[in-house]
Amino acid sequence: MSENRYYQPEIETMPLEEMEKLQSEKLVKQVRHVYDNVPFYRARMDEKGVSPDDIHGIEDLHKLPFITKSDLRDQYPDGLCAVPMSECVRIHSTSGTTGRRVVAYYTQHDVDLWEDCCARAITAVGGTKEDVCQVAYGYGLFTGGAGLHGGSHKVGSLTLPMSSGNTERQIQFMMDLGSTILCCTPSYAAYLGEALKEMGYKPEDNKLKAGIFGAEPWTEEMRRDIEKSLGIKAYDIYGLTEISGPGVSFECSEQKGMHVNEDHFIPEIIDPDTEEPLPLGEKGELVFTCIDKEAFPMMRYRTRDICVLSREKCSCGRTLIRMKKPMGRSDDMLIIRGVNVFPSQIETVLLQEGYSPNYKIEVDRVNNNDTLDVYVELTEDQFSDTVKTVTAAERQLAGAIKTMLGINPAVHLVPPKTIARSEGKAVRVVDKRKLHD
Ligand code: DLL
Repeated sequence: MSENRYYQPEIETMPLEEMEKLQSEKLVKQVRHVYDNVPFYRARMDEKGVSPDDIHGIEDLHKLPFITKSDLRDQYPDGLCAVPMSECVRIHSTSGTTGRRVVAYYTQHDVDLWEDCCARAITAVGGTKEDVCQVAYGYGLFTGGAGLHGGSHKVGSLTLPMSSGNTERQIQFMMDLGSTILCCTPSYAAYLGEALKEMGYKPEDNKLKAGIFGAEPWTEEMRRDIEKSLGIKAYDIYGLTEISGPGVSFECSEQKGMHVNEDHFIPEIIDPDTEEPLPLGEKGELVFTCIDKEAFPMMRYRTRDICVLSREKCSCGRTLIRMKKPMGRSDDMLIIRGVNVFPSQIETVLLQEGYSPNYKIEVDRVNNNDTLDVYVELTEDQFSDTVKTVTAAERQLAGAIKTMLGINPAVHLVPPKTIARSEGKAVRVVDKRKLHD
């Protein structure tokens, strides 16, 4: 571990009592800010009979209403923005959703605090200004590239803004410029490991020491594989666009769960059915409240990620609460090649394109790459025995799905009545990947 173990020690090692006091002060101000500036929040709180005067500290958090992804879609694009547009300096957006994607707004203050969170994550894996940080998360609307890029700048590392893809160039820069920290999705890290091997490199040939991998579920087994193939320590990082992006929580040297940056985001675990908060240590849906944001402060946002929180003492010295790796979702969202995909989006395209609602989605991981196969049943009228016609129709439908999701599926048009009917809830998605331990 390098000398500067913490980026902001006064926060990262703050005693619990002080942290709760800080959270309480910030929460009170944040609630007042959203109530005064966002008609949607005001209406929701009025409906629940709770006013900013009822919120005196974190003990009153449970009185606030929840926000869901569908609320965000209904308020598209800027219904939840709490400052005038002239104060905003940036937007980001969730990957691969329909016309009504979630758009998150940031003021300069919001960007700064987010980048601090990413700087904490980089410092926690031993990053310093001596490091060369290769950012191979996508740049653009996705928060991965921008977040780690900003964090790397704050730490003072030499930042390589590679974005994702172009594997040969990634490897060339990694070797020629001596990258020491790699930031990308775990599946891309695994792929880079394989590509290096294929090019004849051994794990010790590169200068990498650590990787910061997140944005999708990955297992301990995958961690070990990546660590072996790249000759590094692989660390997890979690976040979501709605709350800011990567760095909502991050792993430290202990590699046992991710410390939540709770001076900015208060986590809760609730029962997804009853919406009741659950005691520490119990498994349920993760909910976040932003307490330090200007433009897009989510209050009790239901992430749909299933998770466990722990206050167990950590050997790294951080006192920030830890969350386990998310263990699945309480909705049907899939993350395919880093893109958030809802099966209903695929169904929408099928119906728009005149196909039947009899379909099956198969997701798998082959050579560390996610595959998406969509099987669609033709009606008797559509059924054609010319291979040429079917191939052209498959290509066209794949194009329409790509436009909706941003990722390329393999489409298979199959004869009528060949997709098994279900007697209960239709099982439309088969996910063959082993994403959770
Ligand atoms: O994935 C932000 C991010 C970028 C995180 C880079 C880490 C690294 P979204 O595209 O909005 O944002 O997707 C958020 O991805 O609710 C989780 O379901 C999932 N997710 C994110 N990180 C992890 C992780 C970014 N480490 C959604 N493990 C979240 C498992 C993760 N799932």
